[in-house]
Amino acid sequence: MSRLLKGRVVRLDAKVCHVDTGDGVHLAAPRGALFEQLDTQMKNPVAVGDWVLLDMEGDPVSLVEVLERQNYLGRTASSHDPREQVLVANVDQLLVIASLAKPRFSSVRTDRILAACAWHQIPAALVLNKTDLAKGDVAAEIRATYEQVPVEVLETCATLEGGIDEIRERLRGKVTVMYGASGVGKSTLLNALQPDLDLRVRKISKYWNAGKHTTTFSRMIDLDFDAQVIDTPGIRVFRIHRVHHSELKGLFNEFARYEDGCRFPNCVHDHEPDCAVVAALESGEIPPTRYASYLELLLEAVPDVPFDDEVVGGEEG
Ligand SMILES: Nc1nc2c(ncn2[C@@H]2O[C@H](COP(=O)(O)OP(=O)(O)O)[C@@H](O)[C@H]2O)c(=O)[nH]1
Ligand SMILES: [Mg+2]
Ligand SMILES: [Zn+2]
Repeated sequence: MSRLLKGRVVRLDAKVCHVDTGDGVHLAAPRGALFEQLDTQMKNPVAVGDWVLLDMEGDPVSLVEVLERQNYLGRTASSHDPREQVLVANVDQLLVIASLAKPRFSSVRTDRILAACAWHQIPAALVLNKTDLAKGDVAAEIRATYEQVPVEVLETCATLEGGIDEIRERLRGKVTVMYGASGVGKSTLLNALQPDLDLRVRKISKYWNAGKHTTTFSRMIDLDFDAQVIDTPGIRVFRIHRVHHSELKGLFNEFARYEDGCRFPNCVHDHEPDCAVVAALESGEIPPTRYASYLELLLEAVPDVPFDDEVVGGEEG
């Protein structure tokens, strides 16, 4: 006999899952069979946000089943590991936290995660933090680029608590992934949203890219205004897992309004003649940063099978 309890994974360490069952957080080891059931394409059987069943009789308590996901966010595990890594599951939205300076805004980093959210159908918005350090009209330019996608853009100054109320309203009643490079101010922002949270904030360092992460694992945090956030460690490169060329262009939403003007219906807006997207780039309607990100992702995407080579069912000859 076993006693099964349903709960939600709120944190993952190397070997142990922290599962909230409503009456407390239990430490559980995923049962070996969960790994056997994985196809060779998938790296991890369970992620933060998963609803799971725990067998409470064992010692240690074991995680015996991962319940069906409403959605998830995954990426290619690393440049050496082609399997898909599920980062979070069952989320309502994702906030891309970026800073306007220190570290400076990265278009390609932003565009990678926005495309991944479009791929996994997770609503996303962009938060531009460190408005106090911004030079000139850099924020306005970024806003113009993303509002035509469209992606909603919010501005904050986490250290002076600017723009915090808008973020709080956006989070209320939802499970939200806070995604952003190390050092952009995610922990500072969370501390400003709920001052008693007291998350560790990284010491100022001029070596933004070499600094150590203070958050080394994903965890779900319950905030006291009916919001749950998932703090993700600074992910260096987000590679969308096995997206085809023909699918990638659909993830850059603002390209779509030009597409009807391309000479070829299967145009990937790269090398083809009479491409309306390239024409829109040249006339300044599509920002060069977005097109550059698209080309970078295109290099990693999977080519479509040419129609002639497709294996067609039925009798032949
Ligand atoms: N000037 C300024 N500094 C900030 C702001 N938000 C965060 N910081 C600083 O940026 C550094 C990194 O912040 P932290 O919250 O640890 O970033 P995380 O790695 O994304 O969690 C810390 O020194 C913060 O004090 C801001 O709005 N303005
Ligand atoms: Mg942090
Ligand atoms: Zn085209």
